[in-house]
Amino acid sequence: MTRLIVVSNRVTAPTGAGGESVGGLAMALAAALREYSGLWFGWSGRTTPEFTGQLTVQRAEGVTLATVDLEEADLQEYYNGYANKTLWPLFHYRQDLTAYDRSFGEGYGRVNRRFAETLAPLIEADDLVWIHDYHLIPLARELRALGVKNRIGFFLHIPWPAHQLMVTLPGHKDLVQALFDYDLIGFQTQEHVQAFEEYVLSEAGGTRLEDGGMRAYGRTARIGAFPIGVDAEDFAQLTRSEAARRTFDVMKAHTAFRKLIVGVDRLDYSKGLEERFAGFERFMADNPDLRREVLMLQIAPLSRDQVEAYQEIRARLDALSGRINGEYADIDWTPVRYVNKTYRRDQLAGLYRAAQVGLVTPKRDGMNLVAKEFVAAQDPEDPGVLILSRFAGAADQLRQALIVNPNSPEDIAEALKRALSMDRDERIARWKVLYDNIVTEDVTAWRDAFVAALSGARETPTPEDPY
Ligand code: GDG
Repeated sequence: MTRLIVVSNRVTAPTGAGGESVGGLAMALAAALREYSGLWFGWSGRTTPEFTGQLTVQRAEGVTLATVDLEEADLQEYYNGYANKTLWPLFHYRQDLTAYDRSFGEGYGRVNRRFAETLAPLIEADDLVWIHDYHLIPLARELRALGVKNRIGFFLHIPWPAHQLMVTLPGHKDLVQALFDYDLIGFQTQEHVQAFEEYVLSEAGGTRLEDGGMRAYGRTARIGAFPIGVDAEDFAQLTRSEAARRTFDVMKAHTAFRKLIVGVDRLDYSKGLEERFAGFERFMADNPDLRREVLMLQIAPLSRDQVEAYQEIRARLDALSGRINGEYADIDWTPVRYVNKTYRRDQLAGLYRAAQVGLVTPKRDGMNLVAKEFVAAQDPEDPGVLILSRFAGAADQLRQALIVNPNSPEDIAEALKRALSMDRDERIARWKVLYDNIVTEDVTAWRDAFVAALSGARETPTPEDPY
């Protein structure tokens, strides 16, 4: 059987329902690898004074995990630097937050080389190699330089930005050229595919091939949209767990049966949390009669907190939630509950189920798995309503959600009003379509589609395409 090697920046041991690992990538990969006798390679999350290249190998739930430590400078220049101060903000349309520093680029190149040198000896002839996300764009090029001829696929979990934005990145040509060392390049949505193709056609003099591939820089790669999903049925089952039921009961008791609006996001400026709070504030200002009947719970575990932009958004949200509560709270009611804690997955399932509204309003998001988890956790007889940003990749599929412009507090306030007053028949009708969609296009379908495309990407090497 072909073995699947998955590579991502971080490797986190798959945990069951009680897991607290935060981040869509970790959740999706754990589910995808379980069925393969797969190998998952990446950073251990630890740093050492100097890079040693020492591998740590362990087995967890049928998956082999191989990790390597990085050194402190790697963490600052590659992870906090190029990945999270340069590529992440730029690809999320935050040119104002995008920092360019020569050391970032050097660190990025160095870590990709180090990953390649440590990984290459583990790769066997028939392995399929699947590399994930913006941290590792040049990894295939580094592996090729070491003689790796296997099929290698790349999946970008975040948006691919519009051409005009991409060209503002110093070194953009080199980055895109590196992508052509993959056999398959996958994006979350057609919009991202189109933005990438437009870049290749106009900046790289590339050409489109009939089979959906592209040729540029003397190489051919297949390109496609592979919208990531959740393990929908499994998540729906989680709502029946002991922990989910307990959380559900606690929530019902503590909200005194008020209507609950819930948001769950890593604390990240791309998630539109400020505008979301402002939207809720607008709703309360516009609807004095409904105000005391609702409560908003925002769970926002801290993330990338060594990066200044994340410290700043945190401070602004602390102030904003405090201000809204100061203005509207009463002795027996606080409108906003804002929590930076991480919860277990089964607890999250209970929370989603207890909510009448799921509020998912990122300013830009590759996909957004919370939107799908919220749908999965609903009671089919009495489902809550999903409010979803048009700029989340998930909006392409989840069209029966109430779609909003996340930059407009007014839009969010109106959608809240509509969601909170929506009759049961309409809620059920919308939810059914959403649920069918997330079950059909679940995480297994995503993995299978990508792996099938990667397997078929290159039947026979040619002299022009030797690997
Ligand atoms: C990237 C892309 C894309 C959150 N808080 C807790 C917790 N979470 C889990 C959620 C969900 C995951 O983290 C977040 O996934 P998202 O998709 O919403 O966002 P990113 O982390 O930005 O993920 C994104 C994704 O990759 C996959 O391709 O969808 O667009 O940005 O699963 O439930 N989990 C637990 N406790 C928490 O407090 N256990």
